[in-house]
Amino acid sequence: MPAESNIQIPGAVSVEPPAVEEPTTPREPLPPKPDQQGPEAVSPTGSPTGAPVHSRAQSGAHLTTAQGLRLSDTDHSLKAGRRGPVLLQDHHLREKITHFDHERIPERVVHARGAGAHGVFRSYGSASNITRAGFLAKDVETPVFVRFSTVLGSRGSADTVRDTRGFATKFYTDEGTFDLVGNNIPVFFIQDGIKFPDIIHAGKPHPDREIPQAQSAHDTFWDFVSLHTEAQAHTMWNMSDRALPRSYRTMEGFGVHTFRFVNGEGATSLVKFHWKPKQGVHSLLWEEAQLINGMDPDFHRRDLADAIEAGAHPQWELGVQVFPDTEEEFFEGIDLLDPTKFVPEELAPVQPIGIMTLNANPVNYFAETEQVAFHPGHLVPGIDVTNDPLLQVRLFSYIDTQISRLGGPNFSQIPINRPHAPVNDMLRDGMHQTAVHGGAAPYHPNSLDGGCPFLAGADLGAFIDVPEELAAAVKERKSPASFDDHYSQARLFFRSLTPVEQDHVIQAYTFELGKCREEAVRQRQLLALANIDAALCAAVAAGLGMPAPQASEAVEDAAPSPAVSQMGGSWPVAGRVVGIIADGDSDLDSVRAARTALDAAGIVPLVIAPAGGFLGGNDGGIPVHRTYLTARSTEFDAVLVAASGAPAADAAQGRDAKAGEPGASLDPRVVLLLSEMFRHAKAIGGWGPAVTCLDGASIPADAAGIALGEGPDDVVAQLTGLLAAHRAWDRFPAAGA
Ligand code: HDE
Repeated sequence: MPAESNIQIPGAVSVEPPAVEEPTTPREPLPPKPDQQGPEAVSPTGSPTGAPVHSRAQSGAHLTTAQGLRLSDTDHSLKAGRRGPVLLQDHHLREKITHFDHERIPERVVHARGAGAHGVFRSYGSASNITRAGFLAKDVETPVFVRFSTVLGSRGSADTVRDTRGFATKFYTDEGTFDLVGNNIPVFFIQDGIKFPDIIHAGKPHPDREIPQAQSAHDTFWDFVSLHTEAQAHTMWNMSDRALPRSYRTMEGFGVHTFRFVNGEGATSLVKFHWKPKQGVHSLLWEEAQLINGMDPDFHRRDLADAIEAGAHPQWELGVQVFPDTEEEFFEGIDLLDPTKFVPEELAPVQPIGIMTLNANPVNYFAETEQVAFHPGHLVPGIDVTNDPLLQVRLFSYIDTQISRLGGPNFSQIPINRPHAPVNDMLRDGMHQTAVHGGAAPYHPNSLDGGCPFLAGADLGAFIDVPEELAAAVKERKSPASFDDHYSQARLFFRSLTPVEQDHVIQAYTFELGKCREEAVRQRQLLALANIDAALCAAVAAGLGMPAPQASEAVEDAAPSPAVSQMGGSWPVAGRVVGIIADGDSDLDSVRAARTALDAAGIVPLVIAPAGGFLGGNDGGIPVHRTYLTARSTEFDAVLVAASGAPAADAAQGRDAKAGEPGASLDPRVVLLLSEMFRHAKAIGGWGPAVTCLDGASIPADAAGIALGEGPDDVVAQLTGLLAAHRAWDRFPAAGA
């Protein structure tokens, strides 16, 4: 068990503590922090260079120009006399400013806001009978880079908006790079890629005022999805807690489309990919998410980086649902080529095939997370695409978008995108070419370069397109009849949720439609809800103060899929954050013991006190991480009370609007914190003065999720148990649909 004084709180800015005085003795650049890792040091054509991973970073102790010329001054431009003008000959000024002017690249059209991490994927080998992919053979370890994202917001938008999340994984395999570019929701808004610009234009801010940012709660979104009703299944997932993940670490991931596995004998199966987080699937509440967007818009980014830095390396098991590759490509009545449909796990269990661990933070956001370029067409032998019309269009879109985003066709040579397999591609020249290709004959066939590069067969690891027989067909702009079912899966999902989760869905529709100005849009969406579930429609209509329409379509009932519910179960707590409210009168030994016990469980213990500094003096005292002024409940998964909550010296409304009226016996910020924790059904524990403090905050000591006890050992044990269930769900008496 670590000594209390050694407990490290994640978020270190630098690898070593900075000095107060400006350092003046030249020294080499500091190394990266221990939790950071850059892209592997391979050449633009995939050869290991043997160079240290960080060899691409700045080098040398002295400031230079981009050409390596040492500089003596970077604080003043070169002027004619002290009062100017600035001279055109100032090559250093011009280089510095010109480069600065070009620091930005176009953000992603969608998924602009994201966070990335490095890791490793280890295969169980359980899929090796159905795919010949080398990285899925038993015990093979493959480096990965993952980027999580929101969809609608701009690069600087907030993390905890109601939205689908991207979950894109780059596997640097020996047979070439495989990208699994999925989402945290298993169905998509549209069936055919030609509708992608429409749904995205509808979801993005209105083109005139460019508002609202990163929201679906506005007229254009609901106008489109209520008219183009194939979007209803995905919209239902978006109105559920799935669209408010607690953390990127607590999200499932889905490949969405059906893919085709091919084994060594050429036999094929249809598969759907799933990522299952070992941390459990957990979400925020809507009020929490809204508060966080203001208090800490980087909440998910910070959470991922902090957890990795703290050694709570998140893990996901990769699994597949496997279906026979039949001519009609259906399973149990579900069209496997329709990306608005998912296959319930009760019908086709998810079979685990490997495990991914994210174990390092990027060294540089721009170089890695911003410049990483995914593409669903980055495939390896053994994994092929299907004719899903959404996937087919994606195969066109991703390279195209990188060309404008990353400034030319050589984006695969950017370090984070370099394959770890040898590249001999006969692609030449272009903007930002960093390879120095040799030879005279970049064409096939040739004799001048000795015939190189040669074509490989399947025996030499080549990708062989599955020879798929196509039925006689008519060229037309039409979808199969099965694509006309727009409501059955929205109903299936809603009816599979627990009453508390259904309440959240009702409230989300009511909120979002309540933000639409146009009555017609609200009416039309209510009509879609009437087709999905009459009780849901009635509850939303009541909230909007509108009549509930009758269903206009007969929709087939499907058996519910309890697997889609997030509630229940017990999950690891590593990487969670617990606040400890303490002050100068607290029993500091108990606070120390609580911190040690929480740290031993992998939990980040943050001390919240009336003022900053140390409790018990600078020498050996307990560091204070948050004050009553800087703390807000949304940062904590649970809180421990080890203080009476007496008002801090700055509990004056003029200083902090949250501080309320003077003369209260409890600091109003403590009351606010506890009452928010309570109404968000988070665990609250405490000992000693906690009883009076909770009483003063009107929190019943016998409510669900309250852990009071004699001292820290017993309370921390209870609290950890409560955290494992994510929330004290019993605090929500479900109103139900
Ligand atoms: Fe994407 N998508 N998408 N998409 N998508 C992009 O590619 C696109 C779709 C997804 O972290 C873009 O490099 C079209 C489905 C993720 O870098 C762009 C269509 C799914 C990411 C693009 C789809 C996704 C993207 C933007 C309909 C879930 C972020 C920049 C045919 C299975 C990857 C870029 C990252 C990114 C186009 C549909 C997931 C514009 C045209 C379905 C996770 O190319």
